[in-house]
Amino acid sequence: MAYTVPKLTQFDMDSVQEALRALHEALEAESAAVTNETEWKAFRDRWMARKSGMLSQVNELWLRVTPKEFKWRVGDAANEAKASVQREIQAALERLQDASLKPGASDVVDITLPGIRRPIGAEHPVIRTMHEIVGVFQKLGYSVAEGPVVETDYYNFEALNFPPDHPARDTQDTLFIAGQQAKPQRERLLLRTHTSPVQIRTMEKMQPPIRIVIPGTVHRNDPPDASHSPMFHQIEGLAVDTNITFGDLKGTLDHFVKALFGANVKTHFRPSFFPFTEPSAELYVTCFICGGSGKRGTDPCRPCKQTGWIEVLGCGMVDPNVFEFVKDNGYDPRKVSGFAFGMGVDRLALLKYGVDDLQYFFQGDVRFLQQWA
Ligand code: 2U9
Repeated sequence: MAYTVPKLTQFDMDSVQEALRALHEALEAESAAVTNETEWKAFRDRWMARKSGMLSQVNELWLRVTPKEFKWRVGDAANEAKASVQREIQAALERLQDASLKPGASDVVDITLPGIRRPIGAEHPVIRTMHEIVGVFQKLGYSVAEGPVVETDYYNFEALNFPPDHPARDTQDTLFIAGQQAKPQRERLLLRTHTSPVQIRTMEKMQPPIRIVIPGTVHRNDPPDASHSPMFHQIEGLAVDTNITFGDLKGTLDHFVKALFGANVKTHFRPSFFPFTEPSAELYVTCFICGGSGKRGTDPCRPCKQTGWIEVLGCGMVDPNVFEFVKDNGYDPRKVSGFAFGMGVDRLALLKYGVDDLQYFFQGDVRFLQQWA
């Protein structure tokens, strides 16, 4: 007796899962029974036909009859059924084609059969933003440096002028690798909280002058929400040479934001503090969503919290104390100076693409990601 979609009467997890299991069983059995093109077309139409297809039955007999409070559960089941049907129809077709290509199989390749569409995918919006930012600096002659995600306390904190009891060191911000207590503090392993340790490793390997940008993933002990994620992406930059000034920093970053957000954005630097830079600043640009008015039509502009300015990154002149850790490799703070900056890439991608929840970037939901396909 051929499978028919039963009308759902129970909406608890087991009943829905059971209905889905029975559908999958019938689908796989019928798919396996397809031996030629006619049967394939019949199979496809039986499951996909808009009017009486099985999937339309699922909408009728499952979704439409489901009480509101269970819609999410049955909705998921219906989506899974749809994805499985599409997959099985494709699989049956490929089996037919492969069969038709086997020696001895009827040497008639049926060119009327539709081709195999292989979705090629696209760059993730965060990675696309990262490449765009790195591209601006590569055009300025910067090279790209990378380094380990599992770092030591020395490279992630000590060499970056974080005093021993600096709050960022303790567990509520940093994810430490377990079982490290026996080791001296500076050798303890952790998940890097910024890409700054790569700058230290690079200065240990390369003599000045250097100009590098460091893209990468970083980890913080933050619960995931609309603007936080325990893993996110950063890009930091460092330029060290003889008599690099704050003016060079301002000019370089002004060029960067105009390249990324448009030539008409204006910048302003607000004093700030970071353990590894002195003086330090936060860079703000005129809000590229409301143009700086703080208003979108009559509504308040949320991305810039109606201020008309958006914070893009932190920056500053490299603190001479940091050079102390690499002075044997030519970084004598009396001879060289440098500037550095750091930005959260995911946050910039949210602003750039008008996405209001960071979690969308990490859920792998193709319906969301295919917007960038
Ligand atoms: C060395 C010397 C200086 C890197 C810098 C920042 C300012 C900064 C934050 C941006 C958003 C981290 O992702 S975020 O939360 N970073 O504001 N980072 S200066 O300064 C360095 C790095 C290395 C040797």
